[in-house]
Amino acid sequence: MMKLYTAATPNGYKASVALEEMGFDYEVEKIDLTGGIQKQDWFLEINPNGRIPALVHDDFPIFESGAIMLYLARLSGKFYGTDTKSQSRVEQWLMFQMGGIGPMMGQANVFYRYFPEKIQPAIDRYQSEGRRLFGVLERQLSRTEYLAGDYSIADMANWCWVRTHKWSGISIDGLPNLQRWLEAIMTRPAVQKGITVPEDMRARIRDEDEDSARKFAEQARKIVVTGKPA
Ligand SMILES: N[C@@H](CCC(=O)N[C@@H](CS)C(=O)NCC(=O)O)C(=O)O
Repeated sequence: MMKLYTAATPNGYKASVALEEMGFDYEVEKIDLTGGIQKQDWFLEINPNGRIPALVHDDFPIFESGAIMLYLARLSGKFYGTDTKSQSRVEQWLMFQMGGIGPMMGQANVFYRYFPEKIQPAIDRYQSEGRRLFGVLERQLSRTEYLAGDYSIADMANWCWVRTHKWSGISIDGLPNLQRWLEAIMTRPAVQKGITVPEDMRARIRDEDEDSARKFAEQARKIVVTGKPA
């Protein structure tokens, strides 16, 4: 039995897209991040970091979205290469997302969206670093169809973040291969399903709906600054 604890965010979608792509049966429990459920003791037993996603397989808990993807890939034998070198290529681009794209876009979101005081040097730093990392993806994707050659968990991980580039205020103009890759992955039925678990992020925050975006930003700011529910 597999149970995914998640919310409508890029890191959450990494897990649900992987589960869908690999065809696993799983239950979902939606975690209300603004209610601070992820900081409760029972949840910290599953994810000591107090964040989503987390997966429990039988009695075995797994935290960190990249580790969840690797666990599922090993279990299914899918989207992870078949030998040490092909697996290393997948891991390199997965780590690139975990150590670069995710943290930089995440901080761009914090300073660009959630802080009304608009600390411009911080916004500039995280947006320009995000754009630089997009350039790294572009260069790789001008040589290969997918990041590690064949479509893999590395594509799923990076895609779940890069597709939200507008929310981070980072342009993908002038990056034709990145745009081609974004569109190609969006056509995959399992991906389309995965990004509706536990709900479609766009249903919660619509760029054109300023009021709900502002309310979400206020709640997110509170949790980012204090670590406590809004
Ligand atoms: N490195 C972690 C990051 C997880 C993470 O930052 N999750 C966010 C949502 S995308 C979260 O749970 N935020 C709520 C909080 O910080 O309390 C992973 O990849 O799983």
